[in-house]
Amino acid sequence: GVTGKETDPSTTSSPDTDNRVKLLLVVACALIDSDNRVLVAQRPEGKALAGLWEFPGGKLEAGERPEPALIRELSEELGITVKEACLAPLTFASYAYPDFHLLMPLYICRRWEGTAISREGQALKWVRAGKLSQLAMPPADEPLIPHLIDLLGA
Ligand code: 9L3
Ligand code: MG
Repeated sequence: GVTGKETDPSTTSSPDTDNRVKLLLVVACALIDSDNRVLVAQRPEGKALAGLWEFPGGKLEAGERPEPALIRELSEELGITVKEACLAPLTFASYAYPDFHLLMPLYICRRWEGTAISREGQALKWVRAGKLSQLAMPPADEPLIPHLIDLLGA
């Protein structure tokens, strides 16, 4: 029979089922310009994953809904204003780091106010979806590329 010990989650050892694993909630956005190119930002020196090219975004603050968090991050990092109605979810990134599991919805956005500029020292570039695989990206971001190619073409 099933003993209490076997069903107590505090006694499980698999990292995949251990509900004590830290879940890091991050949101990211593929900004798409009128030429169907996507904005990527290079993580600055001194941050985790420095030098890698990512879809802009960041961590949710405690209790924050994903869309307001993304709107805040896009304002802080790029100086643009995005309306929640202009954010459409596309897919999720999911990646298990040794210390935490990253779960990151990827939104797409084609309409915003202002011009995206680097507000945190990060390099920015607009690239075709088909060229994203030539960039060094965080492991969580790489599996998102085929979804953007499906949407936008290569
Ligand atoms: N991260 C990965 N891909 C992304 C973003 C925005 C973030 N496109 C990872 C890097 C960090 C964590 O999520 O491990 C938190 O991001 P940040 O708050 O350091 O930007
Ligand atoms: Mg960030």
